[in-house]
Amino acid sequence: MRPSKHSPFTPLTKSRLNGSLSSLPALAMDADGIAHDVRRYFCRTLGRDTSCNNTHYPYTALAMAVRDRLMERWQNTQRAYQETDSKRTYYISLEFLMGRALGNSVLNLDMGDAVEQGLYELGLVLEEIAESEPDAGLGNGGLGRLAACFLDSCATLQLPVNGYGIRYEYGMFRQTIQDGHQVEEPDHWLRNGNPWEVERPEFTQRVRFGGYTEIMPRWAGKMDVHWLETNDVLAVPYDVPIPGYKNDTVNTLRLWKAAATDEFNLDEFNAGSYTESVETKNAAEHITMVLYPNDASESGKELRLRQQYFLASASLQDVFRRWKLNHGNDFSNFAEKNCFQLNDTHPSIAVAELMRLLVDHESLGWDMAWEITKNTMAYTNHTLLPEALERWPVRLFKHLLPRPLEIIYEINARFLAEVANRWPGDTGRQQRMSIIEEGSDPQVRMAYLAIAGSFSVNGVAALHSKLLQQGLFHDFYQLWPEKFNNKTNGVTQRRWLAACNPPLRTLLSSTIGEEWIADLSQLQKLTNHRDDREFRHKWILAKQQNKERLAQLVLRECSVQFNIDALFDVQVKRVHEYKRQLLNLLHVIHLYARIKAGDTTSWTPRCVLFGGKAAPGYLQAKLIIKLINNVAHVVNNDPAVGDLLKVAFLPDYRVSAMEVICPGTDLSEQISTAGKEASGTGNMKFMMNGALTIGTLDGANIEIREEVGADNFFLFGLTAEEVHEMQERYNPEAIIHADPNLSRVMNLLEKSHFNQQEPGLFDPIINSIRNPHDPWMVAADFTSYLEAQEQATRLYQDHEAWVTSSIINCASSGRFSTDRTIYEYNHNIWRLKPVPSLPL
Ligand code: N85
Repeated sequence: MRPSKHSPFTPLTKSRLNGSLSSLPALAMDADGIAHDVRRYFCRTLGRDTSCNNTHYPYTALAMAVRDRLMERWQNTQRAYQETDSKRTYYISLEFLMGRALGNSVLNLDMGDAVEQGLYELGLVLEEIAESEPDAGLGNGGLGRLAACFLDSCATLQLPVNGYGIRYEYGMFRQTIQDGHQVEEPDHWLRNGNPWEVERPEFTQRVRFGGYTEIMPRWAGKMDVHWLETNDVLAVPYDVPIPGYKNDTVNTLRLWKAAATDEFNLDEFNAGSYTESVETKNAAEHITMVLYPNDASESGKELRLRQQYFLASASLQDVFRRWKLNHGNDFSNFAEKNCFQLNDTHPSIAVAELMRLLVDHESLGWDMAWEITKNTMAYTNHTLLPEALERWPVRLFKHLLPRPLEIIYEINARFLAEVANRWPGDTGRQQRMSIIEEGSDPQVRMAYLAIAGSFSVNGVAALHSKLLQQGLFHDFYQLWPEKFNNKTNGVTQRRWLAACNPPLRTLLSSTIGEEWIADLSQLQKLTNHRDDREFRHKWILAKQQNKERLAQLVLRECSVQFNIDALFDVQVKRVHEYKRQLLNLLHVIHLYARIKAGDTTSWTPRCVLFGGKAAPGYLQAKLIIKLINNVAHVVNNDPAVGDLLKVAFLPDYRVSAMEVICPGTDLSEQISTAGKEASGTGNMKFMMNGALTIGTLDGANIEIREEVGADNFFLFGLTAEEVHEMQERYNPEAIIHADPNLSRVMNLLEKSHFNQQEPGLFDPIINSIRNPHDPWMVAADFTSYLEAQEQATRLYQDHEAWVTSSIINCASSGRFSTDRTIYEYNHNIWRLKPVPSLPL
């Protein structure tokens, strides 16, 4: 914030507040100390007594007690970073899908036993009061959750990495199911306060929008560009602590909230336009109001571009503020000390913004500024789907961000000169590669801006990175092969095994020790125990307990009774045609048709669970949800089906639901059309918890199959190459005709068996399956999918063999820890040195 005579933020360097902090005694980590603090917060700070009849206040009191313990370590970590003046990385992302913080903090601070014991003294149960915490749902799906797992691993590896994101007032919408349809409700997750954030108004930044630019002479013939008459918005930071696992490191996720420049616009107020001045305030604060709920298509909305620039500009200015404290105006080694990892193109306007700050504000020459920028930025791509590639109309840019647009033009002119130099006369290539796509409505191609402005471009699984190089970004790969690399995704085993699966955690730790929690490759040791009868028995018991818990969730939320002896077959993820929930559903309909035909000898009972949100404007995906619910209704209410088959759609799939789902799953559905799913990360969570995968050769499935071996993975379907090759001569009619099982399924759909009251409702789905231009080729893989499902069924009946495979899946999941992923990002891209926290 600009210092003003009214600013309350005068430095306290002369006070004894700072100095006395280090001499404060460390807070007690034992049960009594925690119980004492919880009671004090509950009674004295929150002002509640025993008449309080909900778990919100006990939850908040515990969260505050845990937060105090985070705070001590947080300050020590930040001081260690400051004192060593270490290189830092900033993970910039429009999405951080954090989920709940309490259980994760308790685990990482190693307070589990003490907290449980302390709560016991107070007559409380951790698992129960933890349910009061709303998920921080500041993301859509895989990309946002990956960012959250990355932060956990960075802190665990003691790397100086900060997250920068947006503090959306409303996170991912809440999904309810009404009459089988998805209904969206606002997620006002901050309504009851958020004990996991610290507001830091003293580091407020100012972000400019609109206005126009003017060239003015500076000196010696040099020109300055001034960006004038802008409409400014303040960015107020809220810091969220990110604890590492048992290492006293606490990193920072800084989330920006938009605020109007003047709380009370006195000029307008005095002029009598009070309400107008409040309207301005409203418009400014709209920027961080809501997360855009599209996970695989750009919205094209002006407000979204505002969000992107707001995040990029506030974050870069914040880094500059800190840089200047230590280095003054000397930016010569800025690139050696700072790295920005861009989570997809969403924050890629940062390339232009960094140039603007260096050239316009710090008066660096273009060449030096560009050298710094392209040695500081690194870009991760998360999708090959063309509809997700961001392009912004030049006219929108001109209106909203005139100065950044000029800079993009200059970047493009110099870039195209480089292309022309490399391929003289190849104008087609220049047009293809231009950051500005020409046409009647010219567009800025954000991915190309990101590639041109970065020293590293990575995909998120081996196949995905290969396809980027050979396909989508081939021209760029030819120009700069050295920029391109792969970083296969992972998930954090702290949340996705240790915290979410207590029965298995206990078994693993008593069998191979606890090291796996910080070094997942240790799980390989389980293979030595896979024939041990007692171990196998406990393995089965753990899975049964987890299935019981999942069955309770399904009963509570869907009123469907899952029998835990059945095969639990699960597909949870965003609903999108390329992920092919429809293919799974065709298999369900096939099983139903078999039952109705009496074809049930040596049957394996199955419980099929679906969950996931559709983007509110994605009608086909919403229709698939409706069809799943209609099929579930028919199947679950047919007495002829009974326990042989159950189907449920779990509403409001989110991080905390997955924490119950993945431990209780037997069979993990990863069935995208090959070449379309960049990586997938749910696949890794299931595997880690001992589920077997049925899947295509897509994304990280390929690497999962390599790790577990072909015998422990149910493979089916066309390869990415075959999909590509077949597209031209795809003939679903012939496929349906040739497969009696598929014909029977189509027949049920076409005679409106699942929509007898609403004939024609599902025609768009039927038509998509029969369409020779169906890009997802659902019919093409049906026969092969059925065979793989039958293999799964047979193996489940040979239960000993299934258990062995389940153990092997868990034992082989070591590679899919984000600790490994982050090690690779750091080794090849960031090159940070670990910095231990200062002792307490
Ligand atoms: N991608 C993903 O989750 N993408 C988004 O959430 C997203 C795209 C997008 C476009 C996933 C415009 C506006 C907002 C948006 C891939 O599909 C997975 O395969 N949000 C992959 O595992 C995951 O990213 C992590 O890499």
